[in-house]
Amino acid sequence: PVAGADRSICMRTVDLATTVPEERKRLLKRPVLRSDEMISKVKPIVDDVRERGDAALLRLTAKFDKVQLDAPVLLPPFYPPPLSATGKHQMDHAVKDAIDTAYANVRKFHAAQIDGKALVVETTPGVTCSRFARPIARVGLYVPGGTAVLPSTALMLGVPAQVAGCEQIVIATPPRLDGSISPEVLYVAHLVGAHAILRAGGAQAVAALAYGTQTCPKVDKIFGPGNQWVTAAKMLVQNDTEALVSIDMPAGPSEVLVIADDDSHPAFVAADLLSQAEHGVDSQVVLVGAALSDAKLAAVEAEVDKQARALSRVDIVRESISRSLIIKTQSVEEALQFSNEYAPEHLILHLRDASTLVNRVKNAGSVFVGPYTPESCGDYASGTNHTLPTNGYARQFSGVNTQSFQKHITSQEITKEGLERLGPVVAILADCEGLQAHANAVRIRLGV
Ligand code: HSO
Ligand code: ZN
Repeated sequence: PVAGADRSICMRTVDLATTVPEERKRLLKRPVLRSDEMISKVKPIVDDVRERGDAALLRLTAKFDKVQLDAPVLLPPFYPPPLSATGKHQMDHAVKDAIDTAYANVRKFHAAQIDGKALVVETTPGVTCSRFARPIARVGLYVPGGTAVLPSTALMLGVPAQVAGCEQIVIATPPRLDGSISPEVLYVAHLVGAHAILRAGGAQAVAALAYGTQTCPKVDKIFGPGNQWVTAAKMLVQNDTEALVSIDMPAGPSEVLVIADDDSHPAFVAADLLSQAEHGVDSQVVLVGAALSDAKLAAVEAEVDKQARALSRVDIVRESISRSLIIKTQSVEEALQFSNEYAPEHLILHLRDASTLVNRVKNAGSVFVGPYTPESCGDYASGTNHTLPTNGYARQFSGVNTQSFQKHITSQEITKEGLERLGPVVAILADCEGLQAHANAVRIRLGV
């Protein structure tokens, strides 16, 4: 038996009514991302790939992923993958059908988000301003490997790239020990029309996407979650004017905040907390009780312990749950206020009349409303995206969406009459800034 296996799997409880402001501030904090330190660690890796391209990539993949590849990039067709005697390269039919359904729902929701219509406004007679969207041409999608295979992440990044009309979609993901990529990820790559798969992970994959190598195309924007190495490398390359690349958002460990009242089902609440806790030992799991009775709270805690013990990832869950929190509040009002301050990646409302409370949510990546809406549905198949802001960034960032793969261009057209009206205003402002050539560009046309 594992050490500590008989200790109960439980969360720390805090009562907001008796919490001093200093401590409340601490409750809102996530584990510190030591970004400076990480950036200096990834810099040599990034430089190596920038300078030596594929040779560095192959060497680093041998070192970190323990695979000696002969070439890092795979080109289409990605599916069907070669059959193997072990079945390791085959995909279950039920899995294929499930991916198809998830793809259809995610595609439906993301196709509806396309900004396909130009905005045209006549601000003054004869002065027409407009704005229209264009796809970002080349995008890199990072799909993590590690403790779980994540075809769902390939789907969540690949579908909006596809519907936005990106010309080149490169998926980067660490290879398995035999150098292969899981058939599920290959299948998603095929569905979303990816143009290349880079078999690499970590900072080296991010560098290859940012600068390009002999075989890996350079991209304009890099998307996707990853560990601290991936995040630090994304932050580093986005600041390099040579790379000229942007990123979706800074990512931290995954989070859920569940608000529950006395109407909630303890087993459902516990299951939702655990589905987040199993992601990693650093997963952030918070239960906010909205005037939750002691009996109900005890029932939730008992369910957490019972359900956790039956999970295959119990060791991960034991650690993440031991660091997670139960916050007691007096009312739904107070609970929502705490949640808005915390700005969780996922917010689950296990509340009476949950749907009427959604308009009170100010900060959250994605909201799950009512007892029959587990976060898992959004993680995989309902249609919303699962690449969401963590670490409190839900205050200013949106989750990945179709418009993350587009940029907007503005345009204007002014008639002669329009310029007669607007020109004098511009000339005065240009004179005021002492920029005579600007004023001249107007006066020369107006002949004044
Ligand atoms: N909850 C994760 C996404 C995910 N869940 C992938 C399962 N697979 C971060 O939002
Ligand atoms: Zn998840």
